[in-house]
Amino acid sequence: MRRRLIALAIMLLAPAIGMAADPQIAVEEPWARASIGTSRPGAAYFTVRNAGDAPVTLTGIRTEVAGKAEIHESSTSANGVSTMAPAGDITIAPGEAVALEPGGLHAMLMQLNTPLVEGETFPLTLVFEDGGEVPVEVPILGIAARGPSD
Ligand SMILES: [Cu+2]
Repeated sequence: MRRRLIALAIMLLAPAIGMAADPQIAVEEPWARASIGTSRPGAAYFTVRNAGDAPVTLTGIRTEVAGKAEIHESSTSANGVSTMAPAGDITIAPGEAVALEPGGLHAMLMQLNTPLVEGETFPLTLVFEDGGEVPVEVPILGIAARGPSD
C-alpha cells in the first residue's frame, strides 16, 4: 500500500517538475559551432532574457552531449593573451538580457560524448537558482560560424 502511494506521489509530481520552466525567461538565438570530433571542447551561445519583474540567477547548464558543461567567460589581457574562466552565477535584472557570444560568455561543453555535427541540434538545459529549468534545442552551425545567422 505504502509503495503504491509513493508511486502515485511520483506520478503526481512528475508533471510539476516538467513545468518548472520559468515562462518569464526567454532563451533566444541558441547556436553552437560544429566540433572537431570529441577531443576538443565545444561551445554554445545564446541570449537569456528576463521578461519578469524579479531578478533571476543562472547557476549552470546541463546537456547530454557533454560530460561537463559550464558557463565560461573569455577575456583578453593587455598583451593580447586570451584566457577563460568559469563565470560563476549570472544574475539578470528584470527586463535585461545577457548574451553569450564568441569572445565573451560562452557555454563550454567539455568531455563531448558525441561530435557536434553541422545541421543537427542538441538539447541544453539552463538551470536557475530558484530551481527553475529552461530547456532549449541548440542548432549546430558550421565550424567557422561566428553568429546565429551564419
Ligand atoms: Cu570556455
